[in-house]
Amino acid sequence: MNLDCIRHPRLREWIDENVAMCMPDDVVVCDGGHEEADRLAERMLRSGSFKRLEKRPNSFAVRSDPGDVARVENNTFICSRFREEAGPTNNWRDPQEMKGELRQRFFGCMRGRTMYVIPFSMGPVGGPLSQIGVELTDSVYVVLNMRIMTRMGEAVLKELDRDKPFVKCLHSVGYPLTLGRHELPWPCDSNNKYIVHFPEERSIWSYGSGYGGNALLGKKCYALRIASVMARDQGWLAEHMLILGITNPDGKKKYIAAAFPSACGKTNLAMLVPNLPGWKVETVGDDIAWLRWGDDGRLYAINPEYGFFGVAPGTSLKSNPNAMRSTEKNCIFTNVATTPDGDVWWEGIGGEPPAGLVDWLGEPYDPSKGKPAAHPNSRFTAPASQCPVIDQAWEDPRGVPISAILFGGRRAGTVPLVHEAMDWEHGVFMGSIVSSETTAAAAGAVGQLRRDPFAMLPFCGYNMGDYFHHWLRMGERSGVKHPRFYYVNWFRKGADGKFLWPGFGDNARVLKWIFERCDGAGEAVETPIGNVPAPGALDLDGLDLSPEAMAELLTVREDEWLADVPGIRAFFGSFHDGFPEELVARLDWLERRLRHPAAKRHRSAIA
Ligand code: SAT
Ligand code: MN
Repeated sequence: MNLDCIRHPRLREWIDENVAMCMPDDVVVCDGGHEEADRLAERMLRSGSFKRLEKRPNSFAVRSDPGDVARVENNTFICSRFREEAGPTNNWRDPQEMKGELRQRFFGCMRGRTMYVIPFSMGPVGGPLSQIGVELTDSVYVVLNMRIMTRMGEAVLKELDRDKPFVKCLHSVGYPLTLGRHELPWPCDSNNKYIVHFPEERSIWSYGSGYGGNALLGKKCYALRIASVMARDQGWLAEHMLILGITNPDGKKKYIAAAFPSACGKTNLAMLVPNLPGWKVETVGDDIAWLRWGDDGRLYAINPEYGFFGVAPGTSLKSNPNAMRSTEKNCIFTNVATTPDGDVWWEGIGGEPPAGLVDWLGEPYDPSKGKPAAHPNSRFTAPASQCPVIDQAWEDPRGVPISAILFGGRRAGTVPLVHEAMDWEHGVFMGSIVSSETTAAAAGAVGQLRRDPFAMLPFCGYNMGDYFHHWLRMGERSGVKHPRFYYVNWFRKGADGKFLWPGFGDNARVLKWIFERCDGAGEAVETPIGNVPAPGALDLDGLDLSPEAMAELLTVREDEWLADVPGIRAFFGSFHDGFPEELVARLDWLERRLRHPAAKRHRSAIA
């Protein structure tokens, strides 16, 4: 479609300005239909970017530039008016200064290319919790991925005709096809990446990268960084959380939301096949949740996305059969290895690497080099509707009612398998002290422990001190029914350096205890950090786990936790004066309990 189909005056104006700046040869408005997608995929095949996967209908493999393989946190900026508003955990730049710098980058950056206009909805089109965005991009890869990850095209244009507000998302790979330059399989400007957010004007400018969250602007940039600011202003929550439904053998169902850092198993938990007879888990979302109090006082969540952008390595029919089945057709695979018969392969998919494997760099795979065949952050983009256990309510525009909120991360020590918060405020404190070992989802060292509160460290679009405030205030609404809060750790290791807990389908055992706790049943014992399952309260039927390993998994060692306290205190102290006092008081409370674990404890002791 051409620009005549755009009737929203401010949208048309914004497109015109960007056409003048970026100077594309052509502008195309995406309708989101099949024919358009087929045409674009055909173009990618002809240019050699895409490789058709004979084994998976309508699916393609693509290799990125080796310098463009993950999110780039160092090049991610929150350009609020004042530094203070971005807070100590974000890179801040003055908005005017940054715009000046960006204009130079964007000037003529789309020469020789087509600018695609992608109208998209985060959440079901027209839903009360949904929001609209428009991405302008010169990347066909982005168009095809956005078509899987968001609801995009004509239906959203109709919404825009009603003069709805929209988030402005400008993206360029930063590789104009000027004289003498030829097209590359993965154009980018890998030495000059900018992922920039202007929260006050609700806009995003992304330059130089074509990969994942850097370029699919509906995801981290909009649905988390910009949406977290909208949520603060409007009284809701935009969170880095999966949403799942869990049904017990009596047919009773509850919904759970869970925040884990990138590449810590959100997709696996969201699609889990319980190792407990009669229990069932269904998927609402695997990465992002938007939450609001409903009229009945319960907390309702929608998944604003339409697909999964999941980590490929480690995904197998054993570890996550539902993810594997979601990727049988209509998918895009980025930076995986490919087999000679037209399929994909990655480490942990099961079995030995087949003969003739081509690695993610396009080279014949040579195991003697000791390098993986698939990049550790290789991904599948799959339509959520293809998930065999997609929840019947996953597209309910009102969302699903949340009974429990989980936090977690990768911690080799200290943190037990599961512990429960006493109340909302304690839950917010738990979220604020989450720490995790870093993964390949972001550029940089892997395996380093860092504080990652609410798994939102790279995704909070404003001062995290204010973010904690916002969470505390949300819980103070009158007449609301608080969900319960839990902190889980599937990754605790024994003295031999091996994981103690089998994880995957056995995580259902922990979900079962949480389910029972939400019903007022399920035995617990109090520890200085919160409640852990009482001996015998976790259903371990059929699990081959030594009593020693189980005991270790639930052990809370005061000295280990006390060793964490100074780091938490320093982290809290890095915020400005407005840091919520309640959380500092909670830390004092925790420290006191850890120092005097046997002392009689009263809730009032923190008052
Ligand atoms: O930000 S991405 O969507 O590329 C991946 C992630 O961090 O989960
Ligand atoms: Mn994520």
